[in-house]
Amino acid sequence: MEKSALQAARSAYQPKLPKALQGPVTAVEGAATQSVGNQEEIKAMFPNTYGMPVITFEQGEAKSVAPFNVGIILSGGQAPGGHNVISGLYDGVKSLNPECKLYGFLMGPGGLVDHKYVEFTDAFIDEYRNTGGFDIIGSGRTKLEKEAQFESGIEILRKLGIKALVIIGGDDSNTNACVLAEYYAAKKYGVQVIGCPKTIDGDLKNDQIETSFGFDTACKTYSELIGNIQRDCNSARKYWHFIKLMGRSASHIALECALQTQPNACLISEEVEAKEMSLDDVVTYIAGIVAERAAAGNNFGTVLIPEGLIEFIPAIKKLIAELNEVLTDPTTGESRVFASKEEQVAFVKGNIAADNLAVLESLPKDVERQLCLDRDPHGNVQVSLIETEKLLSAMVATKLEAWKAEGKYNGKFSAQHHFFGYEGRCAAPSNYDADYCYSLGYNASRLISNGKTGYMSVIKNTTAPAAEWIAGGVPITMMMNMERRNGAMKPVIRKALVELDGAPFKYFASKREEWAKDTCYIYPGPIQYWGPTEVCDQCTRTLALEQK
Ligand code: FBP
Repeated sequence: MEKSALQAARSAYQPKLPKALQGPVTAVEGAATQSVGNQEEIKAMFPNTYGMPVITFEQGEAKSVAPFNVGIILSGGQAPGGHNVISGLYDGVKSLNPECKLYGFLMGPGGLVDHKYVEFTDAFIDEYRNTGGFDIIGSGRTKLEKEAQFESGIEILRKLGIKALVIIGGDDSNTNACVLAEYYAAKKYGVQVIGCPKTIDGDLKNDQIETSFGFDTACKTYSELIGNIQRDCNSARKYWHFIKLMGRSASHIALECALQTQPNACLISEEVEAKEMSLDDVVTYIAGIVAERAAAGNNFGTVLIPEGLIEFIPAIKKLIAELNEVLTDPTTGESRVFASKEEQVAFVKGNIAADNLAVLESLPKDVERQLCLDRDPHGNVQVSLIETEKLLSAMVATKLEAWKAEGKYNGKFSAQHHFFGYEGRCAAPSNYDADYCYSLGYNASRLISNGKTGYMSVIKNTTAPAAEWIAGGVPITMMMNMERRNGAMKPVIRKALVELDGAPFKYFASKREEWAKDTCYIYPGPIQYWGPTEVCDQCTRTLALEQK
C-alpha cells in the first residue's frame, strides 16, 4: 500500500499506555452496581450480567495464560482511532500469549452473522497502526438483536475457537453487545462479550466513561475547518457562513467546536428544547445577531448548527415521536415496508394527528419528505440528510427582509453553507485518540483474560499524562434504562446529551454575547502530531472544563 509521508512517519508512533497496563495486572473489584434507571426491569432482563462490580486494574504478578482466540467488530459510524483499538487489542492478547489469535468480522455486526472474517497478522496490523478510518475490516449498522443472529454468531465463534468478542460501537451497538453477552451467558455458551465506547458524537459518556473515542479528533478537524472559514470570513467581510455539524441528537460537537473557535452564534439543541423555542424563535435569535452586527458595519459572521437541532424543537419532536410510531409495524416491531417513497409519505400523512400534520406541512417540502422517510436500523431519523443550514439561512433572509421593510435592519445578508461530518470521522487520530484507543483495546485484552463479560472497556483520568490513566471495566447494564424505541419500551444505554448546568455549556453561555457582537474568532489550525505538548497533546475543551 502506498503511503503519504505523514502516514509513513506516523506508523512508527508507539501509543502510550496507562502504567497499570504496562505489565501484568490484577483486577480490583468495587461494590455491586445498579442501572441508572428502571433497576427492577433491567435486573429482570439481564439476570446474568446485572449488578456486577466496576473493575480497576492495578499492577500485578505475572501468570502464564493459555492461548485463546478473540473476535472484533467495528459497528456504526466511523470514528478516528478504531484501528488503534484493534492494534491495542492485538498487542494485548499477544503479550498474554503469542499463540493467541485475533479475528476481525467484516463490515460490522453483519460479518458475525454471515460468517465473513479475516485473521489479523503482524504485517496486516502494522499497515494500519495510528491511521484513521475503519477500512481495516469495514463497519456496518446491522442491528444484532435477534436470537437467530446470536445463534448464527455462535456457530462461527465456535468454529474459530473464539472465547471473547469485542464490539466497538456507540450507545446502540453497546446496548446490543450487552444483550448478546446476556444471551451467551444465559445459554452457558462460554463466549465473553466486551464493549468499547466509540462515536464522534460524544454522547456515550457518563460517570464512568469520560468520553467516547473519536470525539477529540473529529472536533479538532471540524474546528480547523471552521477556523479557516472564519479567517476567510473576517478577510472578505461579506458572507454569513451557516455550518451544520454532525453529532446526531446531541450537540456536544457543536459546543466543543464553539469553545475551540468562538463563532458569532452556536445553537445548542438541548437549550432550544429546554426553552421550548419554536423554529421561528430560533430564526429570530440568529437574525437578531445578524442585525446587531450589521448595525456595527459587520455584514459577516459564522453560525454553528448541530445536525439534530430540528428534532429538539418541541413541536417537531412531538411530530417525530408520532412518525416513529406510525412507521413501525405493531405486530412485528419492525419498520413498515412500502412499495414507494410516495406511498410511504401518503401513508404517514393519512395516519398522524391533525396538529402533527399541520406542523409537518408547515416545513419545506424536502424536510417534510426526509422526516417521513427511512430511519437507520436503530430507528433514528437520518438527521445528517436534513439540510438545516439551508433551511435556517433561508428563513433568516426572509425575516431580515421583513425587518428591512419595517426599517429595523439595513444591512446586507449573503449566506454560504457547509456541512461537516464525514470530513472528520476518518481523520488520522490525534495523539489523545491514538493513545486512548490503543489503551482501550489493550485493556479489553485484560478484561477478557480476567474472564469478564458484559463489560465496557474504560480508561479514566485522561486529562492527566497517559501513564496516570486508570484502566478497568464497567458493567454495561450499569448505564442502562428503559426507553421507548420503535413503538415499544426497550432497555438501552442512556444517551448523554449536553447538560445545561455542566461547565462546558455554562462557559459558552457566559461568553456567547461577546462572541456574537465582537469578532473574537480563534483559528485552531490543523492537528499536530509532533511538537510542543501544549500544541499536540491537549484534550478537548469539553473534557478539560468537565474534569476541572
Ligand atoms: P455512530 O453513532 O454510529 O458513531 O455514528 C455517528 C454519526 O456520524 C452521526 O453523527 C451521524 O448522524 C451518522 O453517524 C451518519 O450516519 P451514516 O454514516 O450512516 O451516514
